[in-house]
Amino acid sequence: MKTRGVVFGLAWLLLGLLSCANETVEVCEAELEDGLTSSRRGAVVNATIHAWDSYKRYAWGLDELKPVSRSGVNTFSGMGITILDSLDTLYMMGLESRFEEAREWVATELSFESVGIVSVFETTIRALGGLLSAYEQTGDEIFLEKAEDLGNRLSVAFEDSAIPKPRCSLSSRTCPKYLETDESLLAEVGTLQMEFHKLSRLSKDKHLRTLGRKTLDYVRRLGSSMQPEHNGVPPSVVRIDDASFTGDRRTFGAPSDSFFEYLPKMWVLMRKRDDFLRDMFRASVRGLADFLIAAPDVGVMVRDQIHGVFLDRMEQFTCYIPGMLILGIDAAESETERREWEILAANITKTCAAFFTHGSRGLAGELLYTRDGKVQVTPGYELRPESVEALFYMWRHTKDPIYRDMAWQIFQSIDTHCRLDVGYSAVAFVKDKYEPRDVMHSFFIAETLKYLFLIFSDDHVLELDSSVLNTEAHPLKVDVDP
Ligand code: DMJ
Repeated sequence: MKTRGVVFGLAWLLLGLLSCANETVEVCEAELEDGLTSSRRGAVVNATIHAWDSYKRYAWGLDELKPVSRSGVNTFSGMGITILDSLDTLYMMGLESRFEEAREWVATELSFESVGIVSVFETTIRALGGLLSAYEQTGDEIFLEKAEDLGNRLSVAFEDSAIPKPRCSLSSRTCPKYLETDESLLAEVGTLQMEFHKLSRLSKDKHLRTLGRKTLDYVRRLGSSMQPEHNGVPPSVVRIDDASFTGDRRTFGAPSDSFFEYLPKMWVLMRKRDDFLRDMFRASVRGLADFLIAAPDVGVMVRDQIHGVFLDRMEQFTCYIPGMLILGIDAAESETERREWEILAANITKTCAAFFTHGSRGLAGELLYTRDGKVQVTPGYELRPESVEALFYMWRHTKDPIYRDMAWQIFQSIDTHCRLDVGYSAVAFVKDKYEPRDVMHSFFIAETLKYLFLIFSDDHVLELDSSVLNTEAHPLKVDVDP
């Protein structure tokens, strides 16, 4: 596979030199660059076709593909999550016939009536976000209709408690007693407002129109529960009955991550008019400073804190941070602060790329840490998007080709080590050898391949002035009317 890459590069250069014979150096370089970018984009589209066609052949209608077993599995109680999560990627890439078959399935097969207990957060970001984005891109009413049905069913989570219940049944429209817990996670509470805000604005249904405000109020409630000692970064567990914080962990990683990410995203979606969100975001970025530590050679590590002690390790999950800083850059209070955020975003992105360059086989494990002054990455790769997400925002912000080159290297590692005859698989390091984990998460097409495609596309394919990508990379349009 590596040889394939080298041969491809040389052939490309030769072809370029021949066709540039009569042009100025600048024009010739620009043409070569365009050609290289479009061939990289083509490779990403081909990977998407392989992933999608494999899912279609072996797991159609089930939630996710098991690429080794050549079958499917219901990880979301059977709502075809890969289809819902892939709609806008297929559409954006111009894969028309594949998008049409997905649309047909949504129109004729998708029913939430038989879907049992699901995570309210995961279903909101993947299924509701996917349907709403597909509706905004195509104007096809079927997507809004399904989003309304889903939004109504999920809204039972918002009844009779200060904070949403984390797991509910879509079929019985209840959050069963035996599942009721007293606690929820920061990301589960604070990653609903973009999707429900959008649904409220698009729907004519009276009940649905109230939900945007309701989900945003949860975030305000969390803001009001914060204590000065949290310094903008509260513990990751929230009590459902009174929205107070509990637990001994403060982190920008997994149980909290998209709570921070949605502060600037929601602010931008609402045309930067909500000062409460802006101020919470600013406070969290200022609090982030405590969590940073220089990592030798590779940039800056984002640590987490347990029992008041910082652990010198960084989760790959935290690689949404550079995008969050770039997207929310207008919330900086001064030119100096703006510049600081830009530098921080660039430094964290370096570490995010290092997850791959320092990871074994060029793949990113879940954790990066230092041992004897050397950077180490845990082995394995879950097909996660966060590092390429960082590269995407940095590319858009700086137009420095280094970000495209890093993204291409990452794509090649994934294509070399995760691609199977059927689909792509997460890989684990078991008993001294690499093994496919037999899972192709729905976020691989929704996010990883979409961000890679966007990195190698012109900006007009997705303008960041008029759309905000939710945490599952589903673009939602910025509010237009006052
Ligand atoms: C995705 O489902 C979303 O990005 C979520 O916010 C957290 N991480 C996974 C992918 O790693």
